[in-house]
Amino acid sequence: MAAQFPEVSKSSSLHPKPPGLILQYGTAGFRTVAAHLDHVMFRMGLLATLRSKKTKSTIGVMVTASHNPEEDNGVKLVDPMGEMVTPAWEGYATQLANAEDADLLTALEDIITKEEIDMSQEANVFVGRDTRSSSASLSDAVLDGVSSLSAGSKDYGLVTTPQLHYMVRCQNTQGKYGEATVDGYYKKLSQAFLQLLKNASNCTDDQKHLSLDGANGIGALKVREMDSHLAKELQISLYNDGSNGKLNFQCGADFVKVQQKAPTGFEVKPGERCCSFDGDADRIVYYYTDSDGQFHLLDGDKIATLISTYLKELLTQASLNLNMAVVQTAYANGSSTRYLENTMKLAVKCAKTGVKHLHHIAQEFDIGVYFEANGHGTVLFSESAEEKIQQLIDNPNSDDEKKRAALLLQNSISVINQTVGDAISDMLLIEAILAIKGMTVQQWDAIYTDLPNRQLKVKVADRRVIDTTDAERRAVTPAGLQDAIDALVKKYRLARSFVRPSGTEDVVRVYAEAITQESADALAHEVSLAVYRLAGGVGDEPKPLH
Ligand code: NG1
Ligand code: ZN
Repeated sequence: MAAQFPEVSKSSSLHPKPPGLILQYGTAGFRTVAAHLDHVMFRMGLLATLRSKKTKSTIGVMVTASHNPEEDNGVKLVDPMGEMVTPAWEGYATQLANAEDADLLTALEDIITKEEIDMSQEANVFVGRDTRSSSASLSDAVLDGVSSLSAGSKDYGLVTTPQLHYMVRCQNTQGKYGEATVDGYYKKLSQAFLQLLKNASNCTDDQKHLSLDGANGIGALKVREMDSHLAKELQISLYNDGSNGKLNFQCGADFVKVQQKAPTGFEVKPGERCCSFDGDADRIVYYYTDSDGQFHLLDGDKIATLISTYLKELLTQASLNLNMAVVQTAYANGSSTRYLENTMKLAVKCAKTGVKHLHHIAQEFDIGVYFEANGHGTVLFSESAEEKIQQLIDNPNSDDEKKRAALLLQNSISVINQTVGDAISDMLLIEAILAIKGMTVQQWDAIYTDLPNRQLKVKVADRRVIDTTDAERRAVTPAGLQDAIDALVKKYRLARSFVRPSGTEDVVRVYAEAITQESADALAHEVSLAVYRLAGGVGDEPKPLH
């Protein structure tokens, strides 16, 4: 068999695997220190080629470690419609990455046989990378893998993760989704944004201003590139643009969300609307400080609420009967869920952590708005929803109000990146909604008040002893843990707590919310202790927060 792939053998020797190293294709692809990833990249070039032959479509490979430190890197595969690669192939990715050098061709053959891949089929792979210093050589390793199987490729160089997802979808829809170039992406999004803004009356320069923390990453570069397309309708002051600061270091969406404070290298004037991207620009969070200097975070839940409220209003104005749902995870603040269900009368679904799970559920609706609390999310529209909106626009008998609402819906669809959460696209949509509704960031924040909450981590010997059900909201094992959590939750008002093993770190995550910060902190601590005692805690016992 080995004789079949002489080029693979030859090139693979230039990308040797450290013997014994085992890595897992996790929630966000492979992610670890960059020095351990060269062989993985080469092999993901091979796998993307096989996936391309199998699907007879272009496949994407993105080299990034998102919000991780600069020293790390990672890789994600993008399926034909721009979505995350299907779970069965995540398994192949793990097998291929972990095969020792001598077994690589056998592992490759195994996938070809199992998937009945016709090796004479043409293949094409799009490759993109973030700004990490390790990314250029790692993306060359991906391209080596692709060319060793004689497949075609296009190297997009420096792009955001969602831009690469977008290119893949454009290519596989023969341009129906847009033009598969970075310029095509800017044109599509900015034109739709400018159309939306025509519906915003009396927008002052103050309202057009936004302070943006680019996490010293790729998002900063791309926002700067896009600026000329925005015709000064959005005036961005860019901080942490990568000119001197370190990627994701004390800045970026993850830092702001977890630390609940403004990034460094950032001048936050009271009342001013600010936002942060993460390192590969697929997450965004908003914030401001009030006149007392108090920091206010508007996370993925607040974003989902703003977007779904706006879309629902447009559906009503257009008299369009489309079913819409908001998809969250267990980390969504209880206040957001209550507001969406009770006040907005929207269907709310809870998915397991990880955007692929949210994306999958959102696809079941005409309009599926999905966001993780950390700011990763987007909106999906079914084909029939897009058709109904188009019909309303084309129908000469539609009255003006309906037509206006339908056009707003259509331009909103164009500004949204339906392949994956996209910080640039989400930012443009949010800015347009605020402008159209004449809403300040404070008014948006006041839609509902977050319940105080706390997230903690507990170290255990083996986090797999915790098995969960009900979208990770209840622990099935170890015995007694859920009963203990239930009893603790009962002690506090408006309280909720759950635990789950992290998919990206070797820890158990504990989440608690309650009516006051003191009770949320106390509950999180008590639940951490229960995990430590019942699930094999290691190291020191968790200490109270106060
Ligand atoms: P884990 O480590 O499984 O909790 C984290 C985030 C996810 C998702 C992934 C991938 C939280 C609580 N968890 O997963 O939402 O973004 O990383 O990056 O924010
Ligand atoms: Zn990211």
